[in-house]
Amino acid sequence: MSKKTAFITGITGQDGAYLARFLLDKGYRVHGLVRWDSYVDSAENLMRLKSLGIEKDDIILHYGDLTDAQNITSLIAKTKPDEIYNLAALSHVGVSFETPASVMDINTKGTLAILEAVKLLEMQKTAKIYQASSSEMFGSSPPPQNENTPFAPCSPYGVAKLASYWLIKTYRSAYGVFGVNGILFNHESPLRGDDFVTRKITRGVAAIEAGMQDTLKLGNLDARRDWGHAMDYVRGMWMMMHHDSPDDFVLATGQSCTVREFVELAFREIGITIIWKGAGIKEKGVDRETGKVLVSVDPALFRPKEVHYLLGNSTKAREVLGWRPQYTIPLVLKDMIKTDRTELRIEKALEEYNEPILAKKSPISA
Ligand code: F7E
Repeated sequence: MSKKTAFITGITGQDGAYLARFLLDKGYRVHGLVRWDSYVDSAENLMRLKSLGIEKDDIILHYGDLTDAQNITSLIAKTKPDEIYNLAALSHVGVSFETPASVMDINTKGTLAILEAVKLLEMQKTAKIYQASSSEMFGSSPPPQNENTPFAPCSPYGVAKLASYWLIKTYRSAYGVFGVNGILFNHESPLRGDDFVTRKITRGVAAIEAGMQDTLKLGNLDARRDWGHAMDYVRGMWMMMHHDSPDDFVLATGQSCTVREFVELAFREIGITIIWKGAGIKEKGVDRETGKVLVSVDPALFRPKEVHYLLGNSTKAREVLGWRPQYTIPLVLKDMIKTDRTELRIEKALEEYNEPILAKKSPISA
């Protein structure tokens, strides 16, 4: 049997890296789209792939940009994928308020470029498309949210993702494209960027333990999210693509907690009990034993509009696809903090090792 071919946009991100690993293990030939910049060949850009044991020769990377429809069309024509996973996006909801136009370009027009390419190349029968839709599309709709919940996005990111969601459904019904929307609730891992709140917290806690940071500054502590593990979610993406007919599925753990509770759980991992004092922007997270302030609120991190409560109901994916998440919030957190503690211990040891060398060097540079 010939190898299946997958084309992943966003291959260097958290989900892209886990999906590439998953597909390589299944024997796929994996192509990935990477935007050119001076980091393309650097260890930094391929860091996530490398951490999962994927070397440059294991996959085929192509320079490109989702906003360049001609480039996308020619790459799809050249690589002839059986499966296209559109994971590339400007994915930070807070930043989307600062850069709404590029969010629409990347997160919406990029999806359109892929759909149009498949249509123009008459690949509807051979190339399936997975679209990374998001629970942010539910926005202010009350929980629990499932495939039938009305959408009410609260950010340019949510609006752009919703437009893509509808493009997939439209091309599915109008042109027979096999396009699926995976409506994924928050999913984290040790590969998560540290601009996202879970990683910021686990890394911050590990840095405080290592004596490399004094406090953790956060925005809205009351936001409630359904946090799962990215590894469970990429498996779900593949399962959607292998269902008989294209459809839309929610992936979620069905459990949620607030940012404040996530902070408490994270500090508990290093043996610290946090108690909360004050309210609003004056609220502080204090070490019960020492009285030291370890968490404070920074209003600069508040968003112009907030999604308060996301809690997914993934019954459809569980019943139709047989998908089950293996990780719940405490297990995701443990996986992340274990990695952060190890990395920061190494970083600290290296710093201490380098200090005498730098000290010796300083008279020369003076
Ligand atoms: O924020 C609050 C923040 O940036 C979670 C993306 O993958 O999931 C993610 O979007 C909550 C929000 O993720 C800080 O206000 C408090 O309420 O980790 P986040 P997100 O916005 O939920 C969805 C499903 C996606 O599709 C997105 O691509 O935490 N929060 N303090 C903070 N958030 C951040 N980033 N930093 C803080 O200091």
